[in-house]
Amino acid sequence: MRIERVVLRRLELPLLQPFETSFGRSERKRFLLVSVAADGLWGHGECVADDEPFYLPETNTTVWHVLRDFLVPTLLACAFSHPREVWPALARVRGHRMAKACLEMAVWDLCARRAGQPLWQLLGGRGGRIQAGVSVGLQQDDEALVEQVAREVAAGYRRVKIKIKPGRDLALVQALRARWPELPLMVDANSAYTLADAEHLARLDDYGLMMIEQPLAWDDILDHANLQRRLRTALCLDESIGGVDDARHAIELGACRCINVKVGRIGGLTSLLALHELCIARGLPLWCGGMLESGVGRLANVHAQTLPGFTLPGDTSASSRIFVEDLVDPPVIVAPDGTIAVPDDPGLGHALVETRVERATVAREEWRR
Ligand code: OSB
Ligand code: MG
Repeated sequence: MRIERVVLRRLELPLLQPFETSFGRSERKRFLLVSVAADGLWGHGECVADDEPFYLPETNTTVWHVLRDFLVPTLLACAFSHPREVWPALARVRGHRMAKACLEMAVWDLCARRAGQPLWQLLGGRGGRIQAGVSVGLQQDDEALVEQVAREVAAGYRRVKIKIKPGRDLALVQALRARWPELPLMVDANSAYTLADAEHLARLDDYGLMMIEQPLAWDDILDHANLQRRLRTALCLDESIGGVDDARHAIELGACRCINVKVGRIGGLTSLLALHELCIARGLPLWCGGMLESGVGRLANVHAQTLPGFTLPGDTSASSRIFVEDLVDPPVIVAPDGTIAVPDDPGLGHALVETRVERATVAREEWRR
């Protein structure tokens, strides 16, 4: 098959509440949506980059540039029979995994639609339901955080992750544990600490956390290995894992006992399948992270989590926690038992509402073969 058209859009959606992490605060979701067409069918992929390089180096501007000048021309020139052939075809471009991921995701969606299969089936997953967890941003004070967590627990989420940073860590965790001694709870630092904080971080060992996510530098593996030896709590890597090779290095060095997989961070679904296979072989549990995606990226995360290695609840929460109105209909819904239904319709499985996409679009460019 050959891709005939590619449409790239830049969108803006208001967030219901600002989302704050150790690296910043965002009030709007600004992202790119790529659509690919062949034989009268479309597939869609969402990019996880932001306007600013505060989480990882790529930005919406670098993604647009790399898609326009390198990845889209390569895709339009290539013929393939399965979406797994796209990732190697793009290999000449080094890095730029967020750019590759959204384009490749659109091809997987298109191929699944063409085959009349839900995406999970093309990936080798299963239908049914997945477990939902939730990521709660930094709040104004500890009381506001406890109230927010109370709402998430009442909504049924099976695991709660909170954001921490220096000065906003031990007391927060202590307050949550006092109220919920048994809640599956974890923390994410988004690289806000250094190895000099090892003793301080070891004090988190007293609170029975499932894991501590990415305490040290975004591109580090070795210092995390050193830190893991000084903690009882498992470390989980997010930013440091760009793909299967980073994961192999991290596992061999003992830098983590768990990996947060984000389709958009590691270069797409073919990369995800390789990482998934490695983690199963090495006995590491996986869970699926999120980047406050709209329904397109959110549904890709839902399908990915039907693979057998995803044994822990991830960060996929309901669309209605994040957006006034999602781009897909129906939106992603979390049932009171803390599960999400995996769509059975072809591709991502929920319809993209054109009028909502048009309303949110601030820039658009199109290429043809
Ligand atoms: O580190 O997992 C992260 C959001 C934006 C950037 C990085 C992260 C996050 C989240 C939110 O934790 C997860 C979500 O609800 O999509
Ligand atoms: Mg994280």
